[in-house]
Amino acid sequence: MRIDVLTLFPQAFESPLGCSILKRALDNGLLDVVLTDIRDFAEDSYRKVDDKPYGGGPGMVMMPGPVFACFEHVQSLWPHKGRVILLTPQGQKFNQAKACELSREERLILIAGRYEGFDERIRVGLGAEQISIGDYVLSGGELAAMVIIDAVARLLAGALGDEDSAKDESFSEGLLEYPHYTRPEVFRGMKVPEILLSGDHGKIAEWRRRQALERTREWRPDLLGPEDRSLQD
Ligand code: 6GU
Repeated sequence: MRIDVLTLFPQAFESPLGCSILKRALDNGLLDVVLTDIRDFAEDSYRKVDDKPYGGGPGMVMMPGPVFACFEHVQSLWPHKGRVILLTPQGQKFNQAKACELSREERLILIAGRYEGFDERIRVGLGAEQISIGDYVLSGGELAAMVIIDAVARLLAGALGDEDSAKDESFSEGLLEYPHYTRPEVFRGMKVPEILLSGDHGKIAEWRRRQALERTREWRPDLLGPEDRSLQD
């Protein structure tokens, strides 16, 4: 998979891409992330990329010219046209299902905005979809782009050390994850549940399923359908 990111702050991506699963996915060639600085496509000698909003109001708006020029350059670098995504709080909310969907694409082109937002002609002219990572305002789309890259990269086949570890985790079945324990068996008087030491894999699976359901009911009932929200079973 190839992910292009158009941004005014390419340096912001260096440390998240430089460690752990992302670093390994990049080193293995599972994923290629190409950062392009929108400011390199400014049309004047001041490298201006934003301007005051028509109609007045606070803040600055990203100009269409530099973003279009940057986008056209980036798109010409690879034959696959890619799925074009604007990062903005106006977008559809990102979740695990969206991460799975995006992980099946050959190419993503993520456009991170700063200032008050994008000139509307960017969204319309590029035919871009919009994604938000939650209901709060960040000072730019860069952190959102990194969240998406991380969530997508770890779903690429071979990105995780243990191939099963993406299956059981929170959200993949619409539930929070069951509790985990490792050594020691007793820590400061707190014991590992007996069932996990029993070696009975059927019973353990059943216990984990029930734990996942109970925790989801208690902590995130919004994830459950009406039938799972009620307390019998
Ligand atoms: Cl994608 N951008 C900004 N600026 N703020 C956000 C966001 C994106 N998602 C949540 N908040």
